[in-house]
Amino acid sequence: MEKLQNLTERVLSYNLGSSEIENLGYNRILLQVCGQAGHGKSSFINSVRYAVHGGRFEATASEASAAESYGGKTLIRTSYRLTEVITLVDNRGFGKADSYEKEEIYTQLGNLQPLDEEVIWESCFDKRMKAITTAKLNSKDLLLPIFIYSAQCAIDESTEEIKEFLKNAQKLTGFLPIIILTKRYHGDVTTLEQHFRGLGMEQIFPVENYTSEDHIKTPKKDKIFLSP
Ligand SMILES: Nc1nc2c(ncn2[C@@H]2O[C@H](COP(=O)(O)OP(=O)(O)OP(=O)(O)O)[C@@H](O)[C@H]2O)c(=O)[nH]1
Ligand SMILES: [Mg+2]
Repeated sequence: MEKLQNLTERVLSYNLGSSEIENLGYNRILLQVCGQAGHGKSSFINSVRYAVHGGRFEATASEASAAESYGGKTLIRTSYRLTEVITLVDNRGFGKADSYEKEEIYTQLGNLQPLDEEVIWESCFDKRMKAITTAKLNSKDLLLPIFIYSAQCAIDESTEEIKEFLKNAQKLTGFLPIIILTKRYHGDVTTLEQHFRGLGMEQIFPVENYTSEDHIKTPKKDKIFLSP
């Protein structure tokens, strides 16, 4: 396995200048962190930043308390610059996913929603169209979808919804979503991995996020966050 220091350096020095991505006209990679409310999106972002930059653990991307997990804690679509080239985007989590909400999910994913502003599920069509057309489509961003799913939740009635989301995410960005299974020691990761493989996903990473309660840094854990 690659040494931790090498991995860190590789992430930090990742440069578009020498890659074909820049030739395609991109100047930034947006890691689009998506998923249902309370599954650990913000915690995943905090973990990646902690693994890459070290220092004191800070839950900068705000974690939902267990009680508010399903209410949706992150309301603003916030961006976190990881390196010169890579930015993590904490998208608003979805809950009931009715058709209005679905549109918002995809406008976030397609980067048609402004960054660092509150994501409002607009119910009026005109207002939605206005928001979309005034948000400048930043075509210089390469979008990479990351789907967060908690191992604590069995795949149940939301299966179809997730399947549809993953397919659309691929269509919208051109990339197969990377699956992150959070709370890996709190559920049946093996069954979930099989499930996501069955949906055609190739990169699936079970993780135990660093959280405010548990953030003892270990090389093994760091490596997991640097690998995807
Ligand atoms: N044990 C454990 N707890 C986790 C893990 N990931 C997240 N949590 C906890 O789960 C709760 C929800 O995590 P968040 O990161 O806030 O989830 P989110 O997807 O950003 O939630 P919204 O912003 O509401 O959509 C918090 O209390 C976290 O501390 C994990 O891998 N292991
Ligand atoms: Mg959040």
